[in-house]
Amino acid sequence: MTDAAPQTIYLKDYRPFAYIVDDVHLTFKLADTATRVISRTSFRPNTDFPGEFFLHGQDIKLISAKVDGVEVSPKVTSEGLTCDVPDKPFVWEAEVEISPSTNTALEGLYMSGGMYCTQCEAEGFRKITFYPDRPDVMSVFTVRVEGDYPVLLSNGNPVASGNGWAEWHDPWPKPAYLFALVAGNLVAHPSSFTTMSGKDVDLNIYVRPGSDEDKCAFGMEALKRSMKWDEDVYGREYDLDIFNIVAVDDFNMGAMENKGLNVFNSSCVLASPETSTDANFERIEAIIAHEYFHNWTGNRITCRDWFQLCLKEGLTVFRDQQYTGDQGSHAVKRIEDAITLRSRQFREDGGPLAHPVRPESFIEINNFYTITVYEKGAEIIGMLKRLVGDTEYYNALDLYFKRHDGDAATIEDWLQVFEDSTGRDLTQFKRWYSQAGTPRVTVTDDFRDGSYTLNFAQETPPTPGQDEKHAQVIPLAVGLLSENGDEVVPTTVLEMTESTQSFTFDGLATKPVPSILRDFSAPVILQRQQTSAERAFLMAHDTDPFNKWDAGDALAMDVLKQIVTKDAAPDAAYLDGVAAIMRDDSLDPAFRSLAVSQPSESEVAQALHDAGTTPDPLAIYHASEALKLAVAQHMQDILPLIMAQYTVDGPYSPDAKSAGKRSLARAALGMLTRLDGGAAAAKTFAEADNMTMQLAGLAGLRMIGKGEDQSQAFRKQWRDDRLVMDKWFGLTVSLAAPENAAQTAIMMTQEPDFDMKNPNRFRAVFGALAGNSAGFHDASGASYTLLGEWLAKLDAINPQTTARMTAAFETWPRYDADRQAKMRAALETLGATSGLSRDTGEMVGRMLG
Ligand code: 0A1
Ligand code: ZN
Repeated sequence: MTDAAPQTIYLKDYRPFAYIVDDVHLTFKLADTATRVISRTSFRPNTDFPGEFFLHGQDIKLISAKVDGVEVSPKVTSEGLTCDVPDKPFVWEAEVEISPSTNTALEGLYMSGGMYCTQCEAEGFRKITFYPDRPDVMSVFTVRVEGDYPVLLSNGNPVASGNGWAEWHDPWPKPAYLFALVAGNLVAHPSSFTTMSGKDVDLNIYVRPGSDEDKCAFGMEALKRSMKWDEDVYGREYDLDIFNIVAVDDFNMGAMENKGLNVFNSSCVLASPETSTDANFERIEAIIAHEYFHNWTGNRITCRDWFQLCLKEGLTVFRDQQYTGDQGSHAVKRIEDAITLRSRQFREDGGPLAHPVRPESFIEINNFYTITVYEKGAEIIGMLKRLVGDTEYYNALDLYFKRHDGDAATIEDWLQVFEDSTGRDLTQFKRWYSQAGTPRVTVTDDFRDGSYTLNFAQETPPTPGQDEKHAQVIPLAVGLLSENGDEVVPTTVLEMTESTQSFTFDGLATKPVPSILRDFSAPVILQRQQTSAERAFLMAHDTDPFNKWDAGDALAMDVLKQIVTKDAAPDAAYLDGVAAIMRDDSLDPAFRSLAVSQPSESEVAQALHDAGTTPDPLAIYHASEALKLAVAQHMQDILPLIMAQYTVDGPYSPDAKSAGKRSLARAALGMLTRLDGGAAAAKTFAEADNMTMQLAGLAGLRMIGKGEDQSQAFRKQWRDDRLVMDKWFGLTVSLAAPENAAQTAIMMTQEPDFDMKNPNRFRAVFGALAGNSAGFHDASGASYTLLGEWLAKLDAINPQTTARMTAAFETWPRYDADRQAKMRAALETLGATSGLSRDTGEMVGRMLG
């Protein structure tokens, strides 16, 4: 926190640092409130870019500083220091003092559950010592850790250790944001991996002793699968003798890719059948892969500045999505990713927080670790791959690794590699990085004399600071089906580059049914007048699994809108369509469970808003409940059968096939619970031998307003397991009836094990409140006020998590005048909090406009 007026940083102002760092030696003398950090850094002037010697530094006490062994008195401000230095290579030495145990912001060096750990991305290293804390300054680190702990870790390879000390050396030059240190009473779950060139690598997952040791096996196997996959698919080998992962309870994000020493939020690495759901297992595997893949896309090639964040994040998310698809089903993974993008990224892109995948300015970079940078960033890579083809894509990646290994690179570098490798001009494609907002693609068609024409028009609505939009390159994967469902034209990628553009298919006997945007080939909103009969036809016959699912999703959305706006009865075409899919044993169970799920209430609100209707969250909630009941009634005969058929016998396994079966059984259970008063859910809860089914039983009961006893039993059973207790907190709030949501959240904050300093616990309660759409938007405004008040309290403790959670208010422009006023009032009160952090201040300012 700083009193100075927050400064906006601009991409256009980028300038290299005036000095080059050759190496840095750090010694840590660990102590809870008074850790000493001694640094010795070799600098030399960057003759191409001369300038001031400025080192970042925040919340640290300078004890002494020397230049070439001579004591100096630098000028220290709240942001760093400047000092007179010679015009030749020199050695900078400094000793500083920091207080890890009072560091509740969880940036820099802090304590969690008695252990020391670090989080330096994006700008946390400046809270550890004075240093050029910018990603384009890369250096070789040698670290000595002194402290009375059995485990003392840092990046790179271990060099030497003794009683109470250890030394580490990382031979790969890296920016400070990849620095890490961990110390504590930890135990290792060890293993090893032999790389493709035959090098043996020691692997460890470190946890606190107690109940976590038996939750490491899955993560370890996932790590090995990731290492092998990156060799097989991208030809990337690991490059140190050791790879360590540490599980930490207090962590702002999911995990962090520090070189050779990944630090994980314990919720993203620890897993066991009894305590973790299928969704947890899938997420853990994806995050382990993601962090591991960063070793090449992020660490060996890093970002020149933080505006280039999508360079590492978009590509690494794309790679982890490919990996997850390879472990199970590509179709199911694509649908899941599209759901995430359409429900959350489209919301961001359509509201006051919209920003380009590569932003051009920021006040606090931590506010730009967004779904747009990550997920839309990954979609851009996917479009590039679709446009150039698989072979050209992997050739370009080979060139990228060859040309930029060891660099701090830019989006321009990345696109240049593709231009050089494929000969394509990517000037227009580059707009995906600079233009915010989701393009709307409108389609009409025309059939004459055997020729079928698709006419497309694209338009992107204005976003904050960007009124004018230009046509983007949109890959539209299209297939054509005959009336009887045969595919007459297989998937073809049409490359749209103009504002309006037509594509013609000749030689067709009859008018085909088009299947457009197959595999969700671009992150756009497709707008098309379609009858429910046509949607039902595609739902039954489309050979592209994404579009088969999407036709049902669009039909469900139409039905929900009709119920909300016209109080209409659910369309039979939809009910018959989902029942047919539910009954179709030839389809993948995981796909079937996705096909019978409905758009979220938040998505319905967005769709109504887009269509010019002010959404009423309570009406949407009731419509959604009504449709779920109608679907359940429509297929009540098969629900018990499906539950029986897809109950997985034998010991629990989290593999995609078993998880898929359970997801279908859970979908059937959810429906049955609406009909049988909770009998099947109570039985499932009582008999479950794994968390997936235990939680499904409990959620079913809570959803129909029952299950108080089971909830208490669950709580008692799991009171010592913090990760399971997070689930209990979250479930209780997310399934509270709309009118009780705020009160339920208040009750949760009064529980003895509610700890607002722990981001997982805070998010469990208040993330669930924001996600309980009708409850959050209850007309009283109680949830808005409550969340605003708690965010104001949290801001003094942890600005980063606070700022992220303010995004719950980003949808305010969608709603009626009364809700708008109440949401804005909550934001204004939060914004007026004295001493508000720069993080939260920026978010509130952007939302209020
Ligand atoms: N780079 C990490 C995520 C991460 C980002 C920021 C953090 O603190 C501000 C922490 C972690 C990843 O993509 O996994
Ligand atoms: Zn990442």
